[in-house]
Amino acid sequence: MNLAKFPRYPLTFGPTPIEKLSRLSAHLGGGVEIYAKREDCNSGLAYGGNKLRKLEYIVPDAIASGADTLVSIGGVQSNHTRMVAAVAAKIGFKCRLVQEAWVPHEDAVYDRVGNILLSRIMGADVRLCDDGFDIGIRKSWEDALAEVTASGGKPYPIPAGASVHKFGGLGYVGFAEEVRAQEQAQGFAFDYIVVCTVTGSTHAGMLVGFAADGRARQVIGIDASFTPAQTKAQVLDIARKTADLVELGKPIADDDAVLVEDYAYPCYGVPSQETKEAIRLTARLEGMITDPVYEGKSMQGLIDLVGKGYFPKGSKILYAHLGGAPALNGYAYAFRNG
Ligand code: 5PA
Repeated sequence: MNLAKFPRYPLTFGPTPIEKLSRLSAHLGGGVEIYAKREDCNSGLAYGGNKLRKLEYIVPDAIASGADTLVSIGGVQSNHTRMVAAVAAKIGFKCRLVQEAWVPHEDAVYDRVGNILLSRIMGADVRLCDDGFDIGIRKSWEDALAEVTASGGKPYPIPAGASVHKFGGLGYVGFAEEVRAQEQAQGFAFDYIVVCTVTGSTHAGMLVGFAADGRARQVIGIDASFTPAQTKAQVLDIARKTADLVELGKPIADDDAVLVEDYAYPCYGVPSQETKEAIRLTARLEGMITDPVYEGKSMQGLIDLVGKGYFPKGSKILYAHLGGAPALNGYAYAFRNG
């Protein structure tokens, strides 16, 4: 496998810490050991998160293209678009963002606080759009690219979650290599890696990276899209293209993408009662903040799967904490009583 041949523009502090969640592990009966890899604390750029690992491999291509404007898309409370706004500021580009109506929300200030507020402060040209949730290529985004060109700019396209970009899967191949080095240093390996999956390149990159040592199926994706068939197909497509890029040297089978579909209800971006309970539990036992759209759902999945005995006794589980806490500001009503 050869990841080092791809140029990487550093946007993160370096390897992210792995923290043992002792109180959560004990609370769940002590049968498994849960650790968190703190991707949410990976950078000083606008609170960080998983998109920066992906963008580290995309920025060199953006700079080489001669573009002057990063153009991307997400929901109103997209973490990804916040990260694109931060990276644009950092590398001296303009930023045009399409924020679609992916989530039926309750809070009156949903489009004023959290991620979208930060993107505006960082100078991005933020435009709201009424179209609903879809992880595919969007007309609104293609229109934004054309508008930037029409007004004399040179756009650089970054699709939703940076996922179907040709280099979108590389960052999380690097995550697997980083985990392997940390495992060697700490003297034990993880049996499972739990990750929240929506647009797919985080999971896909991990799958390729861990396929190198036969652990692709130990990566347990927890769907938060509520369109799992499309998400799973996108994970496999990105994984296969990424495997070719890094010369993995073995095929990716359909069954290598493990996606648990049970926790995305009632729909993308809306937390269930159980998701909210998982967010509170993790906050109260560990002081670790997860969000209602992504990490709260993967944490709910982890907690429920531990309870159901999905992981054999003694398993060491690595929960990839991918960020996303700023969106909580758009969910103040759901947590008005704690
Ligand atoms: C996101 C994505 P993937 O999209 O790579 O599958 O990652 C899922 C994910 N956790 C998990 C957090 C905190 C995330 O932000 N967010 C998207 C966004 O627009 O923010 C791409 C959907």
